[in-house]
Amino acid sequence: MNTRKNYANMLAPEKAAFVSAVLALKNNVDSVLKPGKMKRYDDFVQVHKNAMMGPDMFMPMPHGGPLFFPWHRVMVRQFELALQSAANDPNISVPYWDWELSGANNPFTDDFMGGDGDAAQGHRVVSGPFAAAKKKFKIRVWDTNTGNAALLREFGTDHTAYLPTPSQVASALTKTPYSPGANCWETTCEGMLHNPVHRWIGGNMGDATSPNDPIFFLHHCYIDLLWEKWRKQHPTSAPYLPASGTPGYDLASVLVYNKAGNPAPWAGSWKVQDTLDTTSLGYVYA
Ligand SMILES: [Cu+2]
Repeated sequence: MNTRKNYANMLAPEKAAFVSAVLALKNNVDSVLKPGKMKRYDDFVQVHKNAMMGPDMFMPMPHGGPLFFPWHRVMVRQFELALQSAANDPNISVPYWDWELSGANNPFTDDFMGGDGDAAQGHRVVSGPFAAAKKKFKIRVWDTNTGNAALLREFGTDHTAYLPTPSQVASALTKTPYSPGANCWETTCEGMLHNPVHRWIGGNMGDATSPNDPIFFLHHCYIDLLWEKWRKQHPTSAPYLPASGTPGYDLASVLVYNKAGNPAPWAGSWKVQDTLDTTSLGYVYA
């Protein structure tokens, strides 16, 4: 069982092990989806792109609806397992970032995620392990056919974007039911907490290919934890809806990660109902 924790509580060796596992997945492990053309890390970028756009787009869509939490839960767990095998270390786990930037809560440091992009260099990230100059983190999948090989960030240049405050998070957690409707938990969390963070970081994080930025996984790990918190806070609300009667979207539906006829990004398949308990997927939150 893996225990996921707040990035701020990671020890220096744990941070270093996480970064080196990400770099191993990015450089040392071949792709399953496009072997020889990209690396295993890039498969996760490609899957997320295919969930939103492009010639390999699949249905149903795991954004803008109830599948958002279960679909990303399996994706982040598969990324965690891929890191473990790339690093040959079963104790690697994905930490979460709670959208705080102060002190130890700031993940954008030279020893971890690296900093903001440099506007004078086309918003390339110029510090930390993923900076282009280090030549260890090449971007290979874009929303368009080609793009910048450097990781890009533009903190806060989208003035409609924001990092949610603890009180915004607490307010979202009061929303019921799980789904549907403009004021339900799923719509509120995805639209008011999750989306603005993607846009606030900007650069690659603003695209369908957002997993290009490793912060994607820390962001989605926190979203995943918030689903857990919401479930525990509302023991009499269904943890997921619709329960039945909506093929593709209800509890009995199989989560989709590839278009029919295209290779699957990983072995195994999960119904929505298989994702409601994190321990059955092999992890818990500290
Ligand atoms: Cu997503």
